[in-house]
Amino acid sequence: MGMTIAQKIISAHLVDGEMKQGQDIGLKIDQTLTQDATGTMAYLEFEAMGVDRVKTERSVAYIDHNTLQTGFENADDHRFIQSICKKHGIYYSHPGNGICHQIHLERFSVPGKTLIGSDSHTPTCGGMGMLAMGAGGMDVAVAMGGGAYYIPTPKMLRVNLVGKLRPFVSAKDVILEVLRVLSVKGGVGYIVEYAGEGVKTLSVPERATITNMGAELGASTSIFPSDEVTRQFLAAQGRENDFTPLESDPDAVYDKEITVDLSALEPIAAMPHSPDNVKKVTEIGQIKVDQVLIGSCTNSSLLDMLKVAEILDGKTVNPNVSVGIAPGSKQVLYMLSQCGALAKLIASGARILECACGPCIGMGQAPNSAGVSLRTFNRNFEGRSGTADAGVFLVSPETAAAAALTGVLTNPMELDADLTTIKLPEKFVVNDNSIDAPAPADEAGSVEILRGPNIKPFPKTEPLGEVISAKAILKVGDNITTDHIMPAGAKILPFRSNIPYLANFCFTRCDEQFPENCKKYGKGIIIGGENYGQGSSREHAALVPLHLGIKAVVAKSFARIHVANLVNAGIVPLTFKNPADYDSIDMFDDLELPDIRKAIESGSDVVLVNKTKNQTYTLNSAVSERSADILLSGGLLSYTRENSK
Ligand code: MIC
Ligand code: SF4
Repeated sequence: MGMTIAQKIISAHLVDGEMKQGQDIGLKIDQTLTQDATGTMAYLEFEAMGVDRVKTERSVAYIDHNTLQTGFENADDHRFIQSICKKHGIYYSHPGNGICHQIHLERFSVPGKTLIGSDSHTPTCGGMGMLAMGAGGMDVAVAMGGGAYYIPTPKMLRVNLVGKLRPFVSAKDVILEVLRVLSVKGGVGYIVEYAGEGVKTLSVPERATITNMGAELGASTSIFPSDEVTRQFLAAQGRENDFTPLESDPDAVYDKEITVDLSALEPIAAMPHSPDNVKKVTEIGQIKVDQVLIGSCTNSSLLDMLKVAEILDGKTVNPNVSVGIAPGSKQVLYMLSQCGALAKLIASGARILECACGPCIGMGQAPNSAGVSLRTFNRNFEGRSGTADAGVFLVSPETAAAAALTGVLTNPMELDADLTTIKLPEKFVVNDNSIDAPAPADEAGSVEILRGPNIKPFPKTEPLGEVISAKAILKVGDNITTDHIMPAGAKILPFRSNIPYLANFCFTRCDEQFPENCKKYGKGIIIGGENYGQGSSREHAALVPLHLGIKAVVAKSFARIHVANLVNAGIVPLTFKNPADYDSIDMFDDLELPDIRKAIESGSDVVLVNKTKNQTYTLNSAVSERSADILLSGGLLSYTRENSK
């Protein structure tokens, strides 16, 4: 039987297990990336494993999230990561060099290779034909140490692209359309592969916009073929030698297929507060816009910025709109300045922001109260912008630029600019002087690790006990995001290396008393709905609850990366056999999992006793054999230590 692109890469990297539905597979990882907000923990974990040099072909640490530096914390963390990189064989990308995914696509992505990153948008490099997946920091640490990365054998979903996009309709509209069809849960368990005639009409950065936001589908990753367009992009980056062609076999089998007609698409927007709350711009109508932000790892490529510059050329942004533009990398910013496009952006009155995540993760640019913000980003979860009652819409760069001029949501197809001449350059300007190579192995011993006072040790875990008895300390609904569990933003993000401090903010968007209640009772069980833990890869959404004494999460279903993070932290994830049992549990009910260790050990059903209601429910342990062993050891670090003896 023929294979899909992903199956080909998987079989070339398979080191454990068999590609069979319901089984976990272990993959050899060629490349890793980290960003600073998850990186400090990942490197502390890597240090704890006691490996001298990374065993990957390429590992890169980027500084792009915590660049605001309102206190010493961020700069200290940057120095810590820089010194770790030097010592352990990791490339270090300085703050200001840009967003991890954009730079990795430009400078390091290689078709056919595997990449995991401690950031959920790592699938961006799927636009280059890489098998690129978001993971928790501990999994990245293990991969840097040469260990396999485990995922459940994915199902395959094929998106057939037919036709060609019309001017002012772009890659962002394609992925928003896919989100409309599939929803934020539609990709769970799947790798999404793009195929069909339409593929060759899309450039690598456009493909990367689409695979980037595949994260919002809940998919394990998304991938495009590697073809002539890929070769040209690599050649333009001076990396033609990295090219390998890659396509699926004609008789490859997919579990699901959908078709998107590119020619029929119109500009689309995701309305507050979910990336799948999608409508055509013309259907939403001309709502008044207060803020327009263009950038983030979804839409900050040179191509995106050139289109925006063309639309704003010779015009002035609407006086009632605050317009901010953050190019994705130093290469993009430099080339914009060289060709005069930056001057057009500046002349229009837009605010030029640093090449970094910035407002996408709530680091500045919070909208006015009850404001409407149009963003080219990938997430519009409530409160993520920093303003609790703001309404964030996700749109393409073309739609964002149109509203920047008119002050209202506008169909960019009505504009008079000509975008047909905008193309990627034949040669990008390559200057990697903001990326430090690590010290040679024979000098690494003398490199000193620079640790600031912001870096606190991570929480201790214990082997799983025979019984868990605790209160239902929190009950939440469906689609709880990691932004609910462990918010980010300018006030909190600088403390990503300080779990005890972060604990004060855990779940406060759902229940202000949550940290206090955890301290009062010392332990707890969380009750969740469908798709619990969607969104970010941040392992803090597991490590902080662990610090607060959370022993288990019982939900209707879990998001892939988060469930792995819970297991890695030694918190037991369980699902209801009968989802209706969710309704019978109230907050502060006394719960007991009487034989939890035995059930996890044997893979049998788990019994949950609700002592307050005098009821018993049946739960699935929902973990593979390997995950069960990790839970029994009390988390991935203890498991790795035990198994490397
Ligand atoms: C995000 O977009 O939410 C982040 C910040 O990039 C996260 C990582 C983090 O929480 O540090 C992600 O997507 O994984
Ligand atoms: Fe950064 Fe936003 Fe991309 Fe996350 S989604 S990596 S915060 S730009």
